[in-house]
Amino acid sequence: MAKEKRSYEEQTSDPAAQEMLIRADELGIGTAFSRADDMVPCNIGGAGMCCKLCGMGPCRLTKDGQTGVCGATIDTIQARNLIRAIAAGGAAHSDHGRDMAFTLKAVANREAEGYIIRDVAKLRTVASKYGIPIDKRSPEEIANDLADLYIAQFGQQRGELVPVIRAPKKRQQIWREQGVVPRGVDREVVEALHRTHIGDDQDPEHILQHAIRVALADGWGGSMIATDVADILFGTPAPILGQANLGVLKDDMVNVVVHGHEPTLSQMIVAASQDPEIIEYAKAAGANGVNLSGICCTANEILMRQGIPAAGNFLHQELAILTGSVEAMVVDVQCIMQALVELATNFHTKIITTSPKVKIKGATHIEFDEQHALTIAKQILRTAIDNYKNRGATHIPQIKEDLIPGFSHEYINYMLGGSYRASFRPLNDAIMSGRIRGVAAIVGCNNPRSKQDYLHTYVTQELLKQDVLIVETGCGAIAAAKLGLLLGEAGLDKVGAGLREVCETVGIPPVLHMGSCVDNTRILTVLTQMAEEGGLGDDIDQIPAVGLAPEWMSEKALAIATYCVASGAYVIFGGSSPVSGMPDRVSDSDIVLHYISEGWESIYGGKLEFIPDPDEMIRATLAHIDKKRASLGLPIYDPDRFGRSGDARMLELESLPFEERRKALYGTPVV
Ligand code: BF8
Repeated sequence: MAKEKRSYEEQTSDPAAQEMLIRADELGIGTAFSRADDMVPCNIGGAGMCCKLCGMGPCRLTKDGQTGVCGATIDTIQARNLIRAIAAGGAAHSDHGRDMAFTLKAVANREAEGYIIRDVAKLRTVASKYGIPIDKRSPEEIANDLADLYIAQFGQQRGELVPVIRAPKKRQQIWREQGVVPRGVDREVVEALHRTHIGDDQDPEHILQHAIRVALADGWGGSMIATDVADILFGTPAPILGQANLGVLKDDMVNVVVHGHEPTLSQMIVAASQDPEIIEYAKAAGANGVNLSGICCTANEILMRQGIPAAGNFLHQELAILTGSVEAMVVDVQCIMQALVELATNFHTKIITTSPKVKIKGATHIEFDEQHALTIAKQILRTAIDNYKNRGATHIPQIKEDLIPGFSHEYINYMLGGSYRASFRPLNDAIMSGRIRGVAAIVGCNNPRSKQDYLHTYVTQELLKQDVLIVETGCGAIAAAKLGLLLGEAGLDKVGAGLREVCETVGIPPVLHMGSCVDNTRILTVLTQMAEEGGLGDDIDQIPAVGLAPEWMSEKALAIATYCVASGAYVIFGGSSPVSGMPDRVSDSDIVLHYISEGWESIYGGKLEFIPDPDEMIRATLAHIDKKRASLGLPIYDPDRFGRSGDARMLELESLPFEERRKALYGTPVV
């Protein structure tokens, strides 16, 4: 039975999205929002109680004590389903990391058209961590060695993944004692599949111990490699002015939207779009040039490095096409809805798949190959420009917001201490004094089962009032951007007094955009540096910090959650739990639910909980932060202790209406 259709305001909190959903209904076109209303989720599968791992089933367990045909219990089935999801998520991130490492190898050997090593300093820093010689060697020689080392991490059979040495010493010790240091990225994923085949590992806790190892192979392996190499090849992000939301699409230009995750092609499309030959070609087609924008994590990659605007997050992919203004949506891997192709048949938009791993029936396939990257990027742009003449009526919501992304951990380190004394000391001091109560990482997806962006932005705003510094990645960061929360001083009147003082002193927004989903490894690095700086314990689990994914939906999100837990973090997910079990059965006997929470906490100091109610999420976050503050012997958080050191300029700015204040701070907004 279909659910009742929600109102537009119930489906999304973003006015641009509401406008496009009205448009979709006018045109009689369905979207993920309406499909979510039409499709009631399966409550047995949703709770992790359906096993379809062999031909004797699928076995749907609906009664306490019931088992599958083979005798598998609900707990075993839930653990198997969970580890398989974590393995798939980790595989997606890590395969992305593998491709980045191969690109680095090709660039080092001058076999990749159009790419250069942009951040030689980061290359040297990363290579030194692993003992790769850097003195008197060319960047290409160093990059070649680093690429070989990184490529080897995927197929390694024994030993330890090398990036693990970047974790706090105490954390490494815990992992070694537990036997969960990943041996090789691929090995851990394969073993997860093996263990969950019919008749293999049947002890839920034993299965979930391996889930930790698979997830660590992602966070301290594949994803970390992806971030390192992206920075080396395309530049380590630093603050830059950008824009977000559908209003970045332009009526008088050829709109090309890049969507997916890997920055290799999108960075080359950025370069190609600025080529005079391509601009001329677009003008000859009657347009004023090519207007590039992004969706999902590809958006984050080019936004934080080049300031290319983000058309939106996950649930905006269909809405961008509904504007009728997109000549081409160029997709690579992950989070690409199959519905795009059918939707695009109502307009002139071409869906162009580019990855050898991803094809969609009905899409145009122009395969990307790093050896001819610039040539292929230009071919894609010419295809889009040729399509401009086919554009019909457009409907672009005139809604967009400025933002300042680009807070890599290197930049945070620099901004806190300057060139000569770059350090996390000021951040640790601010937490120790209580000016900053703690840190929350708010990350992850949109999910059409919940009101788009609402949970992200509500939790963010409420925690800011409580002097919690926020870091964001992925679709969560774009949600905050669309609401103007990544705008530096302009939003500080809504922030706790102590946090506000720190932001004013350092000159940062209270919400720091740290990149795409693979860049959650930047957060691991920040937490490690905070632990190593001193004053907040000597391991990640002692820091007053919490990770939240209020609107999660992907398997990648589960992999991220698990490696954060294994690294010592308390992680809260919104929405529904994939291991919730029977609604009336949450009890001590619910092994998986308890094991990923109290069980993992007793071993790793971090835990994973699913909390659908946003106020309860906030309460749990603050309670955890305060508990960690107390364990460190830090002063009890007092909201009235700080905030009297504001300067006259801020007070003067505060008295101005919002638009005038913004103009005074940023000048004329970029149109
Ligand atoms: O990797 S946050 S919806 S886009 S999975 Fe996908 Fe989720 Fe967005 Fe980036 Ni991450």
